[in-house]
Amino acid sequence: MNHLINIDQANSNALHLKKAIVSKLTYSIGKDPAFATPQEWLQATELAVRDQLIERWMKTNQAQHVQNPRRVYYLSMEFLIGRTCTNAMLALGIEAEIRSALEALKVDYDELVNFEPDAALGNGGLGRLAACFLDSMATLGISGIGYGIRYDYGMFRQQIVDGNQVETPDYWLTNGNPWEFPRPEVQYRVRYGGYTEQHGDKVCWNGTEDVLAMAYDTIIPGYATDRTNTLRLWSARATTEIDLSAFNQGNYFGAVERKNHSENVSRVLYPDDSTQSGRELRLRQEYFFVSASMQDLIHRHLSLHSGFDRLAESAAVHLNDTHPVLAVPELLRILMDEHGVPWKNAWAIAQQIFSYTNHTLMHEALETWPVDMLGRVLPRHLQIIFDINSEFLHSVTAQFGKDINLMRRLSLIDEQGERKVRMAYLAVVASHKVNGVSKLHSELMKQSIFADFAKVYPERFTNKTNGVTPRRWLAQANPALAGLIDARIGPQWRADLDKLAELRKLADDRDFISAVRNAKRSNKLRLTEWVANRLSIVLNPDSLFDIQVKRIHEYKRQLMNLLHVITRYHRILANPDGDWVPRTVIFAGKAASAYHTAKSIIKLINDVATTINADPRVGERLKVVFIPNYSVSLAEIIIPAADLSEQISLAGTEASGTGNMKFALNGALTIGTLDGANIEILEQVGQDNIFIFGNTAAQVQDIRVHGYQPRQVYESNPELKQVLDQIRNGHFSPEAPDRFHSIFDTLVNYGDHYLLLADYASYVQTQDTVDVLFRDHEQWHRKAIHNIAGMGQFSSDRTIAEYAQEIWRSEPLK
Ligand code: 26Q
Repeated sequence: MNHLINIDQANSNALHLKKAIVSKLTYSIGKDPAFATPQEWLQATELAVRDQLIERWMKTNQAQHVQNPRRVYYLSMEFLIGRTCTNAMLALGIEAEIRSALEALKVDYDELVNFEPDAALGNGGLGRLAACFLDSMATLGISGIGYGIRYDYGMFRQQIVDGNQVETPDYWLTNGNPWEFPRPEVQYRVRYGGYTEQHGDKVCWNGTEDVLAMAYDTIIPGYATDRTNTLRLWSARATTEIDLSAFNQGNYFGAVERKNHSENVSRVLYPDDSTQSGRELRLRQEYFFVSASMQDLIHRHLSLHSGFDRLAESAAVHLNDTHPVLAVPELLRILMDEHGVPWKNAWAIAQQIFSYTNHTLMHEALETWPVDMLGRVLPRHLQIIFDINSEFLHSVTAQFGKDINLMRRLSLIDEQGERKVRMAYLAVVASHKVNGVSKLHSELMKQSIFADFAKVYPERFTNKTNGVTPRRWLAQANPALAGLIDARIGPQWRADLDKLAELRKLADDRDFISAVRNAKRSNKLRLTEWVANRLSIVLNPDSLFDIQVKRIHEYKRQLMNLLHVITRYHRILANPDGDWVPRTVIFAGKAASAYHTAKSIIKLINDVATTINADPRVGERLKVVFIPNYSVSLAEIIIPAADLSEQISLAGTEASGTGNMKFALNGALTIGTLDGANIEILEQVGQDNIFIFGNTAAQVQDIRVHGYQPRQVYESNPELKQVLDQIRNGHFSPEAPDRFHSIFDTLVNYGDHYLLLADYASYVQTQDTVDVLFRDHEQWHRKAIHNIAGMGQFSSDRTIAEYAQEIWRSEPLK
């Protein structure tokens, strides 16, 4: 009976949605359904879906107004959202109805959703983490607002031309963005340059060049709840449209030049995910969005309160890495210079409000800005930073006595050479909590980059292991597996991922094992088809899919993966009649445009792929594919198809990793080092269900202390030597035999900074045990089930619940 009512309900919803879609197409897009293109059908569908979100959005905003919980301002230079349509439909629980509505309209749903461009407003892990966090905050009912930049151009598109990465711009707004609401009434003035003047107690900042920041709001739906949140992105607008005097003198280009200059601030995402660019435009971008966001915070506060006594209890501001740390001096400036709040009070408020996440220990990635540049672009903020520094160093002296060396190490200003502001130190001093993103990383953070600060502020440092949203990374990306899990343990895991632990009892159930295997095979077929259509490469879906997808970085060691591939190639040639487990090794990932070594690694992967794939002696036993233009949408196809997940960074270098979690959640086994969150994945799945190899972080330190000699490793391992010699002598690049000399040198002659050679033997040996296990399909998939069952811990819902309770002290809406 109940069932019948549900079917009736679904039919009537589908009918309603069908009408809504046709109405949007007709009256909002202005198209006759008889002549509409797939893009227009998509737009109409998106608008119909959006209407349902708006109702929830308004309800939530009203509830927030009434209950007034502590609001979380999540400041991030990057939000790597990907597509929204399917995600929104799943959140609303209307995917099936939309499918049948479109079917009735003779429109292909699966084709349609692929027309949506990715919102690629991020580089990689950090940006995607911010997107998962928004999803979880909404789902848990935490009142969070994401603040960032509405870049006109997102992450560049990567083409592979003759094996080389070629970047093309990603203008993602060509067909408009139906998910955003422009808010021309919400604009703030952001000021640059000029000079400061002291008038008694008061500091004035004058002579500035100004840009307007205009808000665009996007609805972030929660899953299985009416709760939503908002992502507010700022776009730069010139303060004056055109320079009329130039225009009237016939200088049309001059007339718009200044406008263009101002609006360049939000033009493009910096495609660098580690090395500091040091570019003034980047500094302007950082200040642009935090200034607008802090003004917005103060504006919202003053619309409800008359002073700032309760500011700290009504707002928490989170800094996603140091990129938004100028929010600290900006908030102080607004409070002191614009509202006359005394320094002491303003500083006390700031310290209660701010918290900061560190995402890297690597030195070259720690942000610093030259004092000269900061003083030129933001003179008032530089003064405030100096004031913070002197107060801070005073307090340290009071606690530890006058230790000049300690002062020098702790100072927010690096005085060696060109004076620089250390942004990470500013973040630590201004925040009441500082967290790393995995247990290992949080420990190393206290021992390395923040060792002195951990002594000054021991209670400040904490860990919040990353997580990923199971809605996108299992329900949406892997309907085959999701359906299977639903059938056995029900659908609750989507909002309570610990439920997956119930799958453990099914790990010996042969029906379930074979169903998991079938689901994996259908995902491998889906990827195989994609690769055949787009790259004209034929893959064998029964081979072991061995996948490494992530930004290309030396520390992530894609090159070590490739050393194993070449080793395997040699072994196959030496023993062509051996009983080989067929393998397909898949790579994808972008290199920062100026990172030459990373680009050279891409070229080498492609050259090796060309050589091996064309070698008739190898045949089906080994295939190598580099999939171009890795993105969130591609990840949703690639990750569910993996048998083996490569998480092989040098121990102590990958802060957490989140791809590692996505793969295991989709039933891949991990081959990995004891690095980042791999260690916690090991804890959850047990050592029998993961392939761990290589030196530990402690051993790495030891090796370095004792003087690492990669050439010795090279000379003492003939198999490795053969591989490296071939790279050096142009075997994979006969048309340019010198092409990979520098890669060889990096490893053998220049110190092999990421210890590829030191971990090589252990890696290759572990790969052999992978083959052995893969022959036993039942054992393999049993272990896959244990991986899925162990992933409850890695839901971003768990992560966000911890942030909300322990850092933000923000209660969910009732
Ligand atoms: C800084 C200055 C100038 C230009 C660019 C940047 C910049 C931009 C992005 C520096 C770093 C990033 C991104 C870093 C990042 O993605 N880190 C990853 O964060 C993940 C989420 O915590 C972790 O899982 C990964 O281990 C970490 O590498």
